[in-house]
Amino acid sequence: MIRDAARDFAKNELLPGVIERDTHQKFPAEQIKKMGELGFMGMMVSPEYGGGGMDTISYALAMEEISKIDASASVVMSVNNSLVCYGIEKFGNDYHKHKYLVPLATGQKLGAFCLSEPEAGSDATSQRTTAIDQGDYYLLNGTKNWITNGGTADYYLVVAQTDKEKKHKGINVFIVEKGWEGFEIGPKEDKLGIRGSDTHSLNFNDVKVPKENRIGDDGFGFTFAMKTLSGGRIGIASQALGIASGAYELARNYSKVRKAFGTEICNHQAIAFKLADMLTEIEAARYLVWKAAWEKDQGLNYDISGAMAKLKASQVAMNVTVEAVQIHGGNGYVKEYHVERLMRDAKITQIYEGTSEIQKIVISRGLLKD
Ligand code: COS
Repeated sequence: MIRDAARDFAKNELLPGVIERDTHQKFPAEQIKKMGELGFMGMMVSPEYGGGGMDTISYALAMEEISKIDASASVVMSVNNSLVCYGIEKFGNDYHKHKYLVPLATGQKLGAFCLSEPEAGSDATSQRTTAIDQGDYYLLNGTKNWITNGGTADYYLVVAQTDKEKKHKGINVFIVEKGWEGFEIGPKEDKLGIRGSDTHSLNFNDVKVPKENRIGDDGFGFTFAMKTLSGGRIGIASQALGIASGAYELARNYSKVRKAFGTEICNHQAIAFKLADMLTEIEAARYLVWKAAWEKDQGLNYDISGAMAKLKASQVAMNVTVEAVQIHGGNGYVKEYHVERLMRDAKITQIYEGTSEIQKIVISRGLLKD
């Protein structure tokens, strides 16, 4: 039912205008508002805080369907659900949940997750942004880069170094509101893909952050980031899976109508075998995504399975979209046929929320543990 609802929404509300939004880097504001009304922005949040109370499998299914059509909309959904809402619900206190989680889960407000910096992307412990304890508030200074929902969010989870001496144990995470004095939004990034999503750098110049906006005990920020990203990676893996399956479906349909050498091109083994490889790889990725989602739902550790799902699904998204363009030939290279956009969108899934190389670090360290 959830999959059908997401599929219908994507077809009816996201497909019209998706090419134009991509071309002009237009944020899908109206569509995101509707997604909030339909419950897609806080799917896994408890109903007590305005969420859908659903499991991770349901979330993965919805993410796949939305991503088949519009990966720019699905990254907005993914960040809000699996990084921001999850982080606040799991680790925040009652004040955080009532003040911030409820409007985020109901889609009235939008969230952003701010970990990356000009010199701290993969090397996440090297935070240069500082938050200095001033008694009843922290003074926040620094720059964050490549922040999804950077210009459109209302609430920002900002990771910062509070005590340099303590390295990663001296990192904290804060909820920062748009509009606070000294908080500036930098120019929008002009991206290769997911061009409808809104990506900015952010500058914090002596921003006063109330003490009560710190999440968790002092020094919890790095663990917060790692734990939240583990679930975020299931969201991005589902996005990658959706991009791949969307491209596959387009290629399959096209191959059944396009004729060459006197027959539909699917009757040529060169094309049919490509489709067979594409679907086999997609199915393999899908089971990894579902396994990670299931492990999360069972309360098991999903650090490794989430990393595996993201590593595999993003690779599949890249390979499948390239092949989908190839099957479309010249038509694949023009915007009207959608597959070139999916190919551009696929690339980011190998980069954000931990590059493929970072996923291999997580997986290899896990498998070598006794
Ligand atoms: N859950 C809880 N704690 C975790 C964790 C996890 N999944 N992964 C690491 N930690 C803890 C470690 O246990 C360690 O704490 P202790 O010293 O108390 O044991 C601490 O975090 C630091 O871990 P580690 O020593 O492994 O740090 P490294 O600098 O080697 O980096 C990686 C670890 C590479 C895994 C981490 O920096 C990472 O995930 N980087 C990518 C970040 C990312 O996804 N960036 C994209 C930005 S969001 S778009």
